[in-house]
Amino acid sequence: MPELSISQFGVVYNAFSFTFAAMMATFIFLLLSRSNIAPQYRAAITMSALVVAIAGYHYFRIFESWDAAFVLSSVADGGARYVASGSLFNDTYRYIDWLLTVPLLVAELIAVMTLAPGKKGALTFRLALAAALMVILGYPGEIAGDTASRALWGFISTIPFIYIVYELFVGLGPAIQKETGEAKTLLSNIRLLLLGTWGFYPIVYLLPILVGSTVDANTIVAVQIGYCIADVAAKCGYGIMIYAIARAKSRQEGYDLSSRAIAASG
Ligand SMILES: *C/C=C(C)/C=C/C=C(C)/C=C/C1=C(C)CCCC1(C)C
Repeated sequence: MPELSISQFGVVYNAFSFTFAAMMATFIFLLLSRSNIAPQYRAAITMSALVVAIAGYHYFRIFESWDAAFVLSSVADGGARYVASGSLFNDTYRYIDWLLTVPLLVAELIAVMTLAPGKKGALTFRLALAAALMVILGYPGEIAGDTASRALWGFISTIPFIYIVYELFVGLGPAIQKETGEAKTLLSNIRLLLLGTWGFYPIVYLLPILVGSTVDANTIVAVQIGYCIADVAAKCGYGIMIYAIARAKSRQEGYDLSSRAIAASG
């Protein structure tokens, strides 16, 4: 780990703290709103809630690990810098988190769509497997000490990534065309959100390759912040959009909240 300035250390520290808060808040929102959704779409909300719970836990651990990996030390000019404490910054938390949450994210999308029951299981399986492969193949590159290995594993990991994008845009196209009303619009949009947010991860991953160093302080800071931003959008933003789709479909299929409220109060 390189030396960091007070602000370089602090901006990552605060980004982890913010991301943890966003995951927890989304978790509470999803749990409290689950009963607004028709029973057939509740599994999707449960999966969204699991994603942010798993990510929240891992962010808490990443936050602690970052804090433990550096100590404040005074330097010759009278200022202070954060230097490596000797304990390891554990980046593996992030990849274990992705390994669990990325398959769930594709599964929740399939769960709010209307597909033939036999098709749903097979498609979820293929997409979840590709998502897990993408994460597993990216990991050796993320922890590699040289940019050549990083580039190689990144390239291999992009193959399942392209397959996922292909399935979402080509494979799921006809099913989305068959949806109606608000749900159709939201489903077309969530695919774009997924592409935009998932596409952001490989760009962040590329930064050390572009800079030509895996130990440059600014690049390490940028990678951590980039992944935080991507995770908030791809887990919290996406989870809330899954909720909006499930809500729209519940309404379109006659699951009427207002009459339930009247029945309950009368
Ligand atoms: C909640 C976490 C999510 C949605 C993580 C998504 C991660 C990716 C889409 C990562 C993709 C990668 C590549 C396509 C190539 C380089 C290595 C990765 C793993 C960063």
